[in-house]
Amino acid sequence: MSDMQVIKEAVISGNAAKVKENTEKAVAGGVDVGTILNEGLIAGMNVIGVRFKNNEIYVPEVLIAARAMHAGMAVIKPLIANSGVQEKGVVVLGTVKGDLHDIGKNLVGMMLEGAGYRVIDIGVDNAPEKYLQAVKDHKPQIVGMSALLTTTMGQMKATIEELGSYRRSVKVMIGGAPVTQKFADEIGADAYAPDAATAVDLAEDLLA
Ligand code: B12
Repeated sequence: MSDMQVIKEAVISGNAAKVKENTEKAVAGGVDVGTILNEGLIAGMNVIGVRFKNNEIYVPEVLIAARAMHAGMAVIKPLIANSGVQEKGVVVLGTVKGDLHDIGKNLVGMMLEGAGYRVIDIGVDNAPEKYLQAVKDHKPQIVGMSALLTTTMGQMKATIEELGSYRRSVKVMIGGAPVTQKFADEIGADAYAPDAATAVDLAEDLLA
C-alpha cells in the first residue's frame, strides 16, 4: 500500500494516531503537502462522506474519522500557508440564535475543511448581528447556517435580512433536520443541503 493509501485508510478507520504518525512520516520524507491533503486526508473523508450519505455508517463513525483527519491536518496546517495549496474558499459557519445543536454543524464544518475550505466556526446561538460581524471580519464566500428547531428556523431569514448589501458578495447555505429546499427558497437562501457530503458538493457549485 502506498503512503497516501495508508493515510487514507487510517482516516477511514478513524485511527488518529496512525494518521498523525504517517502524515509526519510523509512530511519528513518530503511528500508535497497538497498530495498528503488530497490523496490522503481528503480522500479518506470523501469515502466517509459517501458512506454516511448512503447510511452505511452513522454519526459516531463520521466524528471518529473527522478526528483522525484533524490529527493529520494539525501536522500539515502550518505548512499549507507556504506550500501554494489553493484554499477553495472561506466559509463562516454557525448555528442560529436560540439553538444549541451543533453536531450536524460540526460535521458539515469538518467535511468542508476536509474538502479544502477554510471554515470559520462561530459556534452556536448566533444572533443575526453575529453573522454580519463574522462576514465583515472574515470576508467569506459562503455563510452556512444550521437550525435544528422549528422555533429557531426563522432566525435564518432574519440573518439573511441582516446581511443586507453583503448578500451581493456572499452566498448563503442552510441546513438542519427541519430545514427543507422549499424553506430555503422561501427565505431567499442560495442553497440547502440535507447532509454534510451534499453541503460540500453545494459549496463547489456555489463557487463555480
Ligand atoms: C442531540 C440532540 C440534542 C442535544 C444537542 C447536543 C449538541 N451538542 O448538538 C441536546 C440534548 C443539547 C438537545 C437539546 C434540545 N433539543 Co434536541 N435533539 C438532538 C437530536 C437527538 C439529534 C440531533 C443531531 O445531532 N443529529 C445528528 C446530526 C448529524 O444531524 P443534523 O443535526 O440533522 O445535521 C445534518 C443535516 O441536518 C445537515 N446540516 C446540519 N446543519 C447544517 C448546516 C448547513 C449549512 C448545511 C448545508 C447542512 C447542515 O448536515 C448534517 C450532517 O449530515 C435531535 C433528534 C433528531 N433526530 O434530529 C433532537 C431534536 C432536534 N431536539 C429537539 C428539542 C425539542 C430539543 C430541546 C428544545 C429539548 C428541551 N426541551 O430542552 C433542546 C433545545 C436546546 C436548544 N436551545 O438548542 C427536537 C426539535 C423539535 C423541533 N422540530 O423543533 C428534536 C427533533 C427531538 C425531537 N424529536 O423532539 N438536543
